[in-house]
Amino acid sequence: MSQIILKVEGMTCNHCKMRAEKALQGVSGVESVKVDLAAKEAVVTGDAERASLVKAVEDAGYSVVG
Ligand SMILES: [Cu+2]
Repeated sequence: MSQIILKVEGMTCNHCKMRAEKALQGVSGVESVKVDLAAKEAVVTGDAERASLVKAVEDAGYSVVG
C-alpha cells in the first residue's frame, strides 16, 4: 500500500472538497482519501494508479498540478 499526494487546484468550498473526495474514493484500489481544502492537497492511500486519480479529479471539474 502506498500514499499518493496530489496538489488540487480549483476547490473553493467544502462542497468542492467533498466532491473531490468522493471522486477519488471511487477510483479502483483507493483505501482512504483525505482532502485538505486550505492546503489544496489530497492524500490518497491504497494501490491506485496516479493517472487514474488525476483523471478522477479532472472529471470532477478540478485540476491536478505538479
Ligand atoms: Cu465548492
